[in-house]
Amino acid sequence: MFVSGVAEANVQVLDPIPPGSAATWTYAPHDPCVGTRTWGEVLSPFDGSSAIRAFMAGCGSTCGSYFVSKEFNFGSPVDRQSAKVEFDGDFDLLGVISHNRAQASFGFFSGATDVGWVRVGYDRFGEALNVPAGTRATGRWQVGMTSLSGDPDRVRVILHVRSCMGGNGQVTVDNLALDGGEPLPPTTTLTFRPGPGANNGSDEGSETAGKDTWDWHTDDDPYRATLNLGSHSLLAHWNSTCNGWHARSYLQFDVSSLPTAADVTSVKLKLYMKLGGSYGAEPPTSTFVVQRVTVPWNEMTLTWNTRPPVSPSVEASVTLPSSGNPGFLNFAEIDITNLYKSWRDESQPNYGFAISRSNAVCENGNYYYFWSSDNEEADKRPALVITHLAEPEDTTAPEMSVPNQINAEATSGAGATVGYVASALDDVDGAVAVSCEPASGSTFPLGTTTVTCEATDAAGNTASASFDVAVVDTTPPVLTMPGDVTAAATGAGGAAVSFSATASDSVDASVDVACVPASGSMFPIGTTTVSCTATDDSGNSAAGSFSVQVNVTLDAVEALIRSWISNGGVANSVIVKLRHGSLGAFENELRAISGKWLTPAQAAELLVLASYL
Ligand SMILES: [Ca+2]
Ligand SMILES: [Ca+2]
Ligand SMILES: [Ca+2]
Repeated sequence: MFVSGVAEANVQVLDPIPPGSAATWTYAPHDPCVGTRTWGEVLSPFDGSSAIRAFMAGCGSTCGSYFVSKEFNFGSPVDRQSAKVEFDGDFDLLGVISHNRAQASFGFFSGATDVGWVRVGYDRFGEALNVPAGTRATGRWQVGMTSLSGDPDRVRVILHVRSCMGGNGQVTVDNLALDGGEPLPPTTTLTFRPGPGANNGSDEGSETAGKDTWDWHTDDDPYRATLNLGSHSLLAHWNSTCNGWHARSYLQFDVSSLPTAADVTSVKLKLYMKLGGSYGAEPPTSTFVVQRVTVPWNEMTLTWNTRPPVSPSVEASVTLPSSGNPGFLNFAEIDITNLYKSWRDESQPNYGFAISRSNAVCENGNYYYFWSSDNEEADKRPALVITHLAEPEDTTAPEMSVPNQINAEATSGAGATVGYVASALDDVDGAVAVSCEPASGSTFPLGTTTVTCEATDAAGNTASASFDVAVVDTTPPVLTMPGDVTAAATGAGGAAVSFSATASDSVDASVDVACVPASGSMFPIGTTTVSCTATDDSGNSAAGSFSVQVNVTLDAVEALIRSWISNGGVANSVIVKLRHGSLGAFENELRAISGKWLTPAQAAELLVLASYL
């Protein structure tokens, strides 16, 4: 949008022309008409107005020109999609006749280099905003350019009046506003040559692979029309009116992997050219036209007689010079942007194209040659120079993929060895390496450990993700129990019995074992079941049991009798009753000595013991 006097994005109202003398302007009269009325004069209000004005009064049969110019800052130097200038213009060509002219030119500059010009009011050559001679046009004007590469940083306005044969004119420009448009996206250029393959004649190519050849016809030798030239190092061109010498080139590039139509801004076919003549003459300046080939072809079988048909419409053309110097070598460029785009958006099949000379003259062996893809000078083979938008900047981090929580059983006091898979996929780079801490295969301690993973794409975007590894002990200890125990009663209360029950655990270094009754307890006469339990630090328990059998034996009771009765004769008598008498006789004997050799309690205990025998 142009907004005069209001600053908006990309819009600048240029500096008003400052008050002052004409010395602030660059002006350059040309071809002075000596002795005539002032021309090229800086007219009032030129010295105090915001307008630029150029005036030319005709001066008879001699032509004269008058320029004034001034530059305006364009703002930041950057390639632009477009730039437009709007201004109040007055193109007064009432006095201009014939090829006289009055114009305003707007040049966009980068440093000392102009990157493009637009003109207004050019009376002769049908410029876009034409003001015909003999008319006057006044109003608000708008002129612009597209694709201003080269970082234009300023605009130069030049007003020009040229007059011959008594014409005169005047042009005034005022109230300039500038629309800098959007910046041009960055572009990259790649060069693509026919291929794949060695391009040494052995590469027959396919329908889509790169290839090139030429055909040949002469009136004097029909054999030439049967020749295949697919492995020739040059592509020759003739188009003679007098002897039937004709030759065309056929080229096809495999563009299937190249930038898409939407991304391409320019495609130029680049051919290395030699011109000359076998008879010492050179061809005239010639126009070469590019036409689609409409059917598949084989570079190793194509001849003049079997040449494929081409579409009648001319897709591109270029006029190549006659250098005045046979043997002239140079690169020629043909803009085939539209042809390329039609292949890439598949609006047309890509059977390649033919190049031929459209102008015909009578010539004797004069030629243009282009280097073919079979030429040993690889850097001079046919190429497409493709300018396309740069790859969009990669600002997206890779997509991480990590496990959910991993639960693992501890295998030792150190924990467990845990392996896992973490991956990352990037929108640009594809699979990207992932680094995690702790690494897969590490030993994770009992408890929960957080694993943190990171992946960085080629553009430096980093993604991270984490997950937990929980190492647990759900395995109970292993309980080691004694076998069943037999003990002799040491009194009527039984016997104190000690035993050892132990436990080991895969994780915990030591595990306590609790037994009921405990080791060392008094076990009554008879059989008692001991129950043991071992519990590890994670609360897993194992249980087991064994029996303790306490028996009463004659020897044990006899030993007890001897320990209690100090008199050997008395003890022997009691023992005889025990061993050989009845329980009644034993009881009578005990009763007889109770209170003398035994306490009544000892006597009672011996009687209980004897009852088990
Ligand atoms: Ca070839
Ligand atoms: Ca990325
Ligand atoms: Ca355990």
